[in-house]
Amino acid sequence: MYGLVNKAVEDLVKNNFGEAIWLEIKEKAEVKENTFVGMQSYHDGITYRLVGAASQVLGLSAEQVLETFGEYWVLYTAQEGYGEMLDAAGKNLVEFLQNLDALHVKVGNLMSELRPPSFECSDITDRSLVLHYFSEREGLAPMVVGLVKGLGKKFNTPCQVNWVGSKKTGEDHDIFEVAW
Ligand code: 1DX
Repeated sequence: MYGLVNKAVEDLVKNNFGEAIWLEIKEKAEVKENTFVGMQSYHDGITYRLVGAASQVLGLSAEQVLETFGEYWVLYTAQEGYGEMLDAAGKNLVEFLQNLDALHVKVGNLMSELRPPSFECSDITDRSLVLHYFSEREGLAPMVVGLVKGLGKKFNTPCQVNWVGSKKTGEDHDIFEVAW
């Protein structure tokens, strides 16, 4: 994944737990990089190892780490130069979720190694929708819960997100009920 993701993990850990804990996590993850470059592509293993090590060091489940990270990503990217791009992607939660694929096309036009997930909305009512998440990466569904909650906060539409479908339930992708 692009370094921006690893930088967001670093920023989240440093802001909430301090430099020493970050160094401990980086050590446990066997990450040799001293700094990450946002627009450089890194092996996914680096990100997965950071999540695993953060889970061990902080005593949180990997799912908790991923969800917390997802929520943080919305804030972090807004503050790291992508605020206008996010604002252009929608004026409310539903619009934004419907425009996520278009947003990833824009980023992907500049960043050729982007491997974006895909999202589809169905069953839209005035207080809920069903979100379909398609990804080539494994195990990141808990991050989507945090991403959508973070978007809810951004749009002053705090929401509940329930993970209701996955390979375990016989689906070929992950499915979430989003309600506000
Ligand atoms: F609900 O792969 C709200 O590297 C959501 O399944 C979901 O393949 C917001 F620095 C710049 C750059 C770079 C901007 F220039 C990314 F390179 C992208 C900023 C999206 C904001 C996807 C990150 C693929 C890296 C992926 C989880 C899980 C999507 C992370 C969240 C808005 C973004 O993001 C999976 C990669 C951006 C950029 C957003 C993503 C890659 C999302 C969301 N994804 C790189």
